[in-house]
Amino acid sequence: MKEKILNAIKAIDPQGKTVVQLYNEISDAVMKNIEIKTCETQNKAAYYLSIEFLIGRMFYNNLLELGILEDVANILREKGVSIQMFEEIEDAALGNGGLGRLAACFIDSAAGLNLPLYGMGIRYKYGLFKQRFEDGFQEEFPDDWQSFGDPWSIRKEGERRVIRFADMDVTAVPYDVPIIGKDRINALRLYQAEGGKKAEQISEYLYPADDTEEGKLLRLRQEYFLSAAAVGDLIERYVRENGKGFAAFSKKNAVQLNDTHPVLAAVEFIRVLTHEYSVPFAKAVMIARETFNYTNHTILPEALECWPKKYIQALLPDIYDILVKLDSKQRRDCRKAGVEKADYAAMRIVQGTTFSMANTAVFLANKVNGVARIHTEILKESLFAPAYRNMPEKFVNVTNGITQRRWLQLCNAELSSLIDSCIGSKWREDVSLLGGMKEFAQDEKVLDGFVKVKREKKAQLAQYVQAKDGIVLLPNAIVYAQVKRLHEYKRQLMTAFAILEIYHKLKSGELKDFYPSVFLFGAKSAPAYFRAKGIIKFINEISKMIAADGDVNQKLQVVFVSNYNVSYAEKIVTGTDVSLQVSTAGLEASGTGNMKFMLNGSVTCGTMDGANIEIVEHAGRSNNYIFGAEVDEISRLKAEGYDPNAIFAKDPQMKRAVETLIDGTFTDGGKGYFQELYNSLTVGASWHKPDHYFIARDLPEYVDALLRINKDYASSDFVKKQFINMASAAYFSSDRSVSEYAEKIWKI
Ligand code: 26V
Repeated sequence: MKEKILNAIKAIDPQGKTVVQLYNEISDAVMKNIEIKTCETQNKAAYYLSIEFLIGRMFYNNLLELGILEDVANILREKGVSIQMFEEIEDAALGNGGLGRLAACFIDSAAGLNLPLYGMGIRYKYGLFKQRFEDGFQEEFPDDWQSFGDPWSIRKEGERRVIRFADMDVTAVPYDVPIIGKDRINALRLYQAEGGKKAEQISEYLYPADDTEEGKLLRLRQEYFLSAAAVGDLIERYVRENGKGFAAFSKKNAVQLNDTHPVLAAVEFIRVLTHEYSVPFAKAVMIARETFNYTNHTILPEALECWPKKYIQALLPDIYDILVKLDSKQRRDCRKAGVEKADYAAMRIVQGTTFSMANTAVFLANKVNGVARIHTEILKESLFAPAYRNMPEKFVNVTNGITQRRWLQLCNAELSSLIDSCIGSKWREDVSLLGGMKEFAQDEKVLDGFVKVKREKKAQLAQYVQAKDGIVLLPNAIVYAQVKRLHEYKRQLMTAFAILEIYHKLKSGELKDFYPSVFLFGAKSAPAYFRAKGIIKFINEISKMIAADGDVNQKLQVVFVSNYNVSYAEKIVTGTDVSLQVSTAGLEASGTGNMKFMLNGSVTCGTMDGANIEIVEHAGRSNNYIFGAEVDEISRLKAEGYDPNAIFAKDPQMKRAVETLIDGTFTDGGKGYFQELYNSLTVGASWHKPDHYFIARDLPEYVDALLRINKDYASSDFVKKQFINMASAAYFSSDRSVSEYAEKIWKI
């Protein structure tokens, strides 16, 4: 296969061709010579249903996975073409953040582990919007990723299927994308909606605005579209191979529901079995329960989907009937099992005038899992406590992971070679061997090599930032980075205040010997999320003020990179010293950026939240900078009362930083963003108490941690901390996560 591909690429003549043309020709040469598996004939397979797959750039990754990246680079060089020029081809951003990137890491790992796991999602015409800053404000533009062509997918015309809504029929046409592993290539199947303008809308945008009824209905259509297409595929294939007795269905198929978006798949499954194959209702439910599993990715109430009954009734009357029957069955089951009234009320599928998708998922799932140990514990103790009390056997933890192929081998060839030179290259297939690097943590020569790599990656990052954003980074500075979705619970605003405090200390001369520091931010805000947009503007204002201040601008720099995406992340995680993971304890389900930074040798400056806890367990607390209230304390503060204003009053430096929101230091162009942020901290706003995310509680300790890092950075000890983090990261490989899913949940 390799030889065939390389020969086909050798035959390509680059003369007079554009980058896009060449990209398509080379990709086609690969596609023509590989075989993509779309199903199993004998063995059980698992299906990963997700509304997002945040794949990133496929070109280099696919060549790497095929083991021909270097060969292709050499062939092209001989033709006078640099393989780097394909960096112009932009990512397919069919996802928003961690949830979608996790899905991409998981299918990568499964292919690498030779496991039959197939992704199923939506082929959005436009991915997540492209972000630009206009006077520091976020502006959104459509992400027309197909303008570069889409050589990495195959349209499966013959496998189209009709999806029925009350008011229209929509055709789902699958496109198969290869997910390449060493010994197998699995399909990621993305469905495109066709059949007229209204039908096409369904796969037009990822997360269409849902601030109107029309928008909400469109999202519901998307979720059902994916669910019905996927379930249709699975059942049709099963019946073709096994006939219409469904007793063995769950012996051949396991389905993972990635959050609640595809939960209707389990309901649709019951609908098809009962309505189209005359399976009795109770039996259909039983089979669904053996087949479907649900992963929860957040406990934030505003992100837990509840669909108004009337929407489901209007668009999907048969699904409505099944949900009502499930709700009755749940009542009967609970009564029979003697479930407490209050527990039943909390677990109930029908919640007021809505159907709770999370409760439906828990009712129908074989296993329910959280994505880091603490997150699973919180699910068991709070969000799903009643279900856990009554069905403890359903709940399992699978801590997230990341693929070391994209997040180390591909994005950090330099560090990968250094590792090879110490422990050989077997770790590239068996990442557990990476732990062998710990033995080199005292080896001065290796540490020197590590420092050199970090310096080189910082230089590359600086080049990239200059090319993309036109900003020159301070040379030889500590790089602190906070890159992730913009959300109040992630507390980018707290980092902004910490920077302001440091700025004021620098101005007053209180800080001597401050090591030059760059704070990098990257984040997109949901277009309608007013406060998040205010935070972006606020940080951009801080950035501008510091850059213009000759007293400090050689010591401190704040850069908010625009259009943060997977490709940007690949540069940032390698060139950073300090990974900022500062969510309010209990609210970041896991985080996966934290793992990418760790793997590339950054220390974590963060709270005891999500996977940070396990990171610190593996790499040692003393090798990281942990601060802030832990989950117990946050609960106590919530119960006993928390008064941020009292803290502001006692801490003039904090007060000064917070008041820059309203004292005229900065301007938001009279749009009210900053006043709204200020109010959210001091008086509370829209159903939240003041400082709902406990910034005032944690800020002093945060500033302290950042300054401790600044002091430690100049010592050799700091490099050792970074190195040990890298050497301890094997556990956070998605190879480990996927193996756990395969064993504990899918039984494949
Ligand atoms: C979605 C929304 C949408 C409505 C507005 C508020 C809001 C807040 C959060 C979310 C997140 C949805 C789920 C999600 O992306 N969770 C992330 O999943 C990652 C993979 O498991 C995990 O590492 C992150 O901690 C978690 O936030």
